[in-house]
Amino acid sequence: MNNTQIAELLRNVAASYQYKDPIKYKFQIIAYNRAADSIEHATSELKDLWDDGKLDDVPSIGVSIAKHLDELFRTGKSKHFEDLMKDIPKEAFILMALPKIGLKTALRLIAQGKPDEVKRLLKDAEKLKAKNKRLLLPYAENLALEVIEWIKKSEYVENVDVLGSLRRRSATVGDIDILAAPKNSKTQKIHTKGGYFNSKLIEHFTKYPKAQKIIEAGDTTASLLLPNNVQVDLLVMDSEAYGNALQHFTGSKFHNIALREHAKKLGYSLNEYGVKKANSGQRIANRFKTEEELYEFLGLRYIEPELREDAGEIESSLNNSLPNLVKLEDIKADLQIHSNFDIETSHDLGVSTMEEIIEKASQLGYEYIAFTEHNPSKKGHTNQQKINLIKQKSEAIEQLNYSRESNSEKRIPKVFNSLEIDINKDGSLPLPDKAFDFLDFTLVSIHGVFDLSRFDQTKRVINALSYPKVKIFAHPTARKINEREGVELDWEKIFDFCLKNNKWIEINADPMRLDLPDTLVRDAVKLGVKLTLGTDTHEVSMMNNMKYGVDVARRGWAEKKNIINTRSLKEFEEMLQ
Ligand code: DGT
Ligand code: CA
Ligand code: CA
Ligand code: ZN
Repeated sequence: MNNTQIAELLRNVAASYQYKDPIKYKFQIIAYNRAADSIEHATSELKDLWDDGKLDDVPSIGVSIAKHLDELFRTGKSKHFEDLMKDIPKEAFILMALPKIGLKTALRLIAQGKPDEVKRLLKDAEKLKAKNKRLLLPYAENLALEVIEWIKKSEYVENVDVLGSLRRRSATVGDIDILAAPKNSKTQKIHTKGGYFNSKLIEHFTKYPKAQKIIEAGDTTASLLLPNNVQVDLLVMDSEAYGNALQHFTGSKFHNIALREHAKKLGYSLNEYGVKKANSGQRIANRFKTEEELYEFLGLRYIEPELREDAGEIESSLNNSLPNLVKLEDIKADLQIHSNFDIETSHDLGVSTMEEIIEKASQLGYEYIAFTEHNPSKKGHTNQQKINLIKQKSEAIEQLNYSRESNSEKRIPKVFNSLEIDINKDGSLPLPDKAFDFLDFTLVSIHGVFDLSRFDQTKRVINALSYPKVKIFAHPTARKINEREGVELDWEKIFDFCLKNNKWIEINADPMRLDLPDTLVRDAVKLGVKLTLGTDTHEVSMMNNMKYGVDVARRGWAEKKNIINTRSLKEFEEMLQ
């Protein structure tokens, strides 16, 4: 079984628990789904890790799941999984691939639907599953880093870089592209009719231990197939024209077209090997070791890879108005974190303690953080109970901040009491006014009713943002990459409202969200709408995802000034007034 199949199996197990009793098996459901996510994004085959006794290395596989997986690898099946799923027809699990169909609905369709209709749905589901999904950025990044580590082991390599969408830090990556310069190219370069033959380096690359297949291996290029059908392309280029190749294969395609247009105006033509005077019959091209030199030769300020999407970057480079992009080091806070402090929330609680999170925030050098658990669930709580729960949390946070003030040696971040509040269908919030008194500020998000009309959805959001204590519209499109499209919103109206009422929009750094998406970030930045970064952490290590949020911000041309949580604690506190 490969990782994709195992992940699917674990998701089916979670669905079976959900079907049996969502309350009783709450923790199993979360654990199995988390393990599935984690396995799907592991860079090694689980079976190989199991062979090496390293199943523990995969985050989110607990003792109990590990035990069942062990049985699965040893005997080809797990009794526990089989018992759990034995009364459920296989087709039901297949139908779950369709949007909005859970196990319950799938079983009802099978029991009550017309056979023809079920057959058609099954076909659709299979098709959807077969559709090649693009890789999430961190997964592609980790795979690439491992390949690069391998390439660097060769004594024939001088330099290696990633190329393509990965270097541009796109939210998703189709395939991985890598550039390498050979060391002592004179000694290992063999001239052939076609060009150079960098056999030693290409040969080393093709021996990558995790490769499942060599798709192609030639004089200067090779492609491998990695687990999960991921392709990695290597290009070998002499150091003399390394900058040309780096620029060309970083793309994007559209940036390159625009760059060639610009070069043409100057009378040059360019490709991956160099820049030439056009129509001059010039034989020797201008070759550049670095991209900086290449852009400079074309009369341009250096353009960061994140900006290379043909979105006005060449013009900005020419008139010296490129943004000074925000950096990870500029971030002084994480503004969406779910701790395990139990306020009987409407959605999943975090698994890490407040103390663990504060410790991590301190390691990351943050000055402040916000605990943003979901609101207490609507069902089963009176208003007074909700108020009591929020009050309890605020007292716990007061304690933490108190011990921070009395501990002057260590730099401990200040904690804000916040919440991520569900927006009701009508735009009201499921929290009594009095509860807001205990909160410093709050986030609001769409967690259901995704299919309202643009008009109604916009009205709903603006209504929610109108509450005085609400500052941040979190994961605003509510998209889930490869799973769910974003909701319909009138962004002009939302941005305008935020500007006029000093509300902020989140860039959610969870790699499966990356929401607000980069193109909308660009619009927000143009208008001067302020943004916040939050990791939506549910487990302390997720706080490391901040860099992916910064990637999105950079792709949206955001500078430090556009991001609220680049402000110092003092400035932030003033902004909350
Ligand atoms: P991806 O892989 O779909 O996430 O996107 P990219 O941008 O990595 O595209 P890829 O892998 O097809 O090609 C890498 C870069 O090579 C691309 O950004 C621009 C550059 N490039 C050079 N020549 C061509 C060409 O003929 N077609 C395309 N599509 N790209 C080219
Ligand atoms: Ca690519
Ligand atoms: Ca490629
Ligand atoms: Zn949320």
